[in-house]
Amino acid sequence: MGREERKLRKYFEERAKRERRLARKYSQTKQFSNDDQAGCEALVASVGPGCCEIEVAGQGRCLCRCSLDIAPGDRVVFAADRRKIVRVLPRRTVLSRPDPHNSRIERLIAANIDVVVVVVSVKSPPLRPGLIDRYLIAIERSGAGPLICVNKVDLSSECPEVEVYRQIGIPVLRCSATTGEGLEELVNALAGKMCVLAGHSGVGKSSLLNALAPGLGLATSTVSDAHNKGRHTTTAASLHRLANGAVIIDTPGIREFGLWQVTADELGNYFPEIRILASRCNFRDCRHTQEPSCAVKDGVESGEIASHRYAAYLRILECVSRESPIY
Ligand SMILES: Nc1nc2c(ncn2[C@@H]2O[C@H](COP(=O)(O)OP(=O)(O)O)[C@@H](O)[C@H]2O)c(=O)[nH]1
Ligand SMILES: [Mg+2]
Ligand SMILES: [Zn+2]
Repeated sequence: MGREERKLRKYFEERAKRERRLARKYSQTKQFSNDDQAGCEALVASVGPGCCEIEVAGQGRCLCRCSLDIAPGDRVVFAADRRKIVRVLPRRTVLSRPDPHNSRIERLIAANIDVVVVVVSVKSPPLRPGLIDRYLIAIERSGAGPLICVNKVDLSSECPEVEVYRQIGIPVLRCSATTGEGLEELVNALAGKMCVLAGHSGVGKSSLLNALAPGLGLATSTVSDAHNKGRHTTTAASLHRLANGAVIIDTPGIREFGLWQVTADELGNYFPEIRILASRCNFRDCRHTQEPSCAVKDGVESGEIASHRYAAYLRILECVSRESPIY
């Protein structure tokens, strides 16, 4: 048997195994009542290849088939008789990014969210302000609000870098999933809202959710010492409910975060501190690079705009001008 043939055979064996597993799961889930045959409304809790888990009000969760592009948090119409999602209801907000392997494909992360909690740690893994800057742009575009959550404060209490974000009006909370410090403030900030936990792998997203919802038992990882990088323990985004009405979507960690369809012209609008000063630039379409009488560059010189944020703006501007998806 040739190598190609062996590969193909393995692929079909694995596919058949997966289908058998899914069929077993379907047969184990309970039957849902669906009085009007047009379908009933449901909330998407997690998404897998060709299927998803949905939550039907008052009836619990079940697995069903889906060929539509959906994300946790989506509201969908589900045909119980066929166990299939037939329609996605209009989204209030959507957080997405380009597929890391093909930047022309949009990957949805979560839908209908009110708050994106950008979880970061200072020491292990180390803080990456560049990743926060990119998340903040994606959040501005999503329609949701941002919240920066500095976790693992038991390891390092100092983090002057995040003060920059507080100064531009972004709420910043400090907490520790291990000691419980700051968790009450975090849970109060999320009450009644649909939220997504985003951020680099290993920063403690799943640990935070476990601490907020005891009994959930989400898998967490250890940060590998060799690279101080988190391992990907959470493999798919999933939705969980807290007692105070908060609905929280845990996401797999990411190492790089590209931006979906941001243009050079609009980029400045996604930096709140640049947006404010830009109205005073000499040119209405000022890109704040070489132009004379640029209020943004003056702002950088006077310290009104943090130099690392301006540097992030310039770096991303160069990439979007070249249409490079990873910044
Ligand atoms: N010291 C300390 N370790 C934490 C804290 N939160 C999480 N961790 C550890 O960090 C590692 C990664 O956590 P995990 O929740 O899997 O991160 P995720 O990839 O962002 O979901 C685990 O070993 C956790 O025990 C914290 O507040 N303090
Ligand atoms: Mg995780
Ligand atoms: Zn300017």
